[in-house]
Amino acid sequence: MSVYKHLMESRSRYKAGYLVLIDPDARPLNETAEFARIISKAGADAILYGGSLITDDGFTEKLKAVREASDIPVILFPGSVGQVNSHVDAILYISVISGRNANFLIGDHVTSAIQIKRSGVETIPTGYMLVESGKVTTAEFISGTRPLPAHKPELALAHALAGEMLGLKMLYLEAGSGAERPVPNDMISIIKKYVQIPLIVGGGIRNPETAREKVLAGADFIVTGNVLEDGENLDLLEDFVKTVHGEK
Ligand code: 1GP
Repeated sequence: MSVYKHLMESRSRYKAGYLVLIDPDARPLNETAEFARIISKAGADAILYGGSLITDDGFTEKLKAVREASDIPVILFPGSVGQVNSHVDAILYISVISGRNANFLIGDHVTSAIQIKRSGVETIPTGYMLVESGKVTTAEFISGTRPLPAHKPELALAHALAGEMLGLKMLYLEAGSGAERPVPNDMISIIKKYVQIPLIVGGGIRNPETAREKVLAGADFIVTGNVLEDGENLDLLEDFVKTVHGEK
């Protein structure tokens, strides 16, 4: 089964799907693998792997270990073209449609297209929409793009509709890793109302209650990253799974 199909099945089985982002820099190799095992056992639907800025040279080694340790799909979430890698089940093939940086819209895709085609890895075309969240995030800085204003849901809707009309298969509404404020509920709701493709929501979600709010607003998938990087918060993992999956 394709990873996209697996995600769509999770989406129809539960209230929303739950994805955990592993930051390749956050832990040493053996702990990264153990973290992946825990995420997989807890019932998350997939692991995202990648980041806006990578400083550790064990990127691929850790990726292989993550894949080996987990029973769920591992999806590359590339912060840059240098992270494109064949040791994954799929690539979140993101185009930063909230921005006007040609490299992040199409340029890097061209650079890596032949390599990806040769590897045979599944691509999931995803419109990535950065939303202003209180402070400059790494994603904003590295992408060199202006995020969408948080108080302009209709502007976000226009971008989401354009992404859907272009044939993208998913949208990722992103406040940015470690965001002070997650994506506002009214923005999620208006997009959900008019756009049919699934909506991933992430950035700054630090507790199951906030995740629940985003699901109620219309998120099809919730992503958490930072909150579980702190070992003391690992207890929250099962709560996140239960809350996001909910009762259908
Ligand atoms: C970042 O949306 C993800 O791309 C996760 O964000 O680390 O803030 O949970 P956090």
